[in-house]
Amino acid sequence: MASSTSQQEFDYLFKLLLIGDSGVGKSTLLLSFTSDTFEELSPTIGVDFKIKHVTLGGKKLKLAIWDTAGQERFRTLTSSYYRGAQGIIMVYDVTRRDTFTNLADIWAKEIDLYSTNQDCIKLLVGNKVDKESERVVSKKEGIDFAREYGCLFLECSAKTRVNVEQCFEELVLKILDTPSLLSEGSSGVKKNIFKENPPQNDASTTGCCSS
Ligand SMILES: Nc1nc2c(ncn2[C@@H]2O[C@H](COP(=O)(O)OP(=O)(O)OP(=O)(O)O)[C@@H](O)[C@H]2O)c(=O)[nH]1
Ligand SMILES: [Mg+2]
Repeated sequence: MASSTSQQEFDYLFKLLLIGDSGVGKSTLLLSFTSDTFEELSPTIGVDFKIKHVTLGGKKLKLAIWDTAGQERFRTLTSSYYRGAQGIIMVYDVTRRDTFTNLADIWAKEIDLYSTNQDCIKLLVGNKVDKESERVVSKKEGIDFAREYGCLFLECSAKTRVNVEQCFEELVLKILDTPSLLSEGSSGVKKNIFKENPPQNDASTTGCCSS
């Protein structure tokens, strides 16, 4: 995947979202993808965000990747970040069974509740395959889950970088292959993802006190 960090025109802007239990390695995976480095990170507070420009499938793409906190106390906050995402990466830790069972119990339900793109591409990622001796979730279980929930599937290691690029590449190629995700809201340089809707004319924004 060719990439560059300079701000330049792009064919499409894609919003991607990382979700999954705390400690599965979402932030490490994102850092590995955007900076080619491995660092010991603290648990995410709320949400974090990184931009990466890539050229893939002959298109210049701007990826806005939102990294949510897995801790339950942030759940209300993070739920609002599903809106408009073209791709969602569900991460679990192949050495922790609870992070896998929570995919069905929590994360797939969150997607159903909060995702606004019906055709949004989902990718299931089993992380930490460098700890093969501690593995408790088999690859087949991952494949079966992904099949049942209609997700792409990969195993990777954010630490050794095995399959890290492939995760984002597969997801993005599938988005590029889905016409409904390429239409509204994702194309052109004019779009500004930081631009919020103008505030509503309600009492809190209009001020008061004409005498
Ligand atoms: N061995 C190994 N350790 C990893 C890997 N990925 C992440 N870790 C470690 O797992 C721990 C948690 O990683 P984070 O990236 O902070 O996890 P997170 O999913 O972002 O957690 P929250 O922000 O709390 O939701 C850290 O100690 C990482 O160094 C991996 O592929 N292999
Ligand atoms: Mg994190």
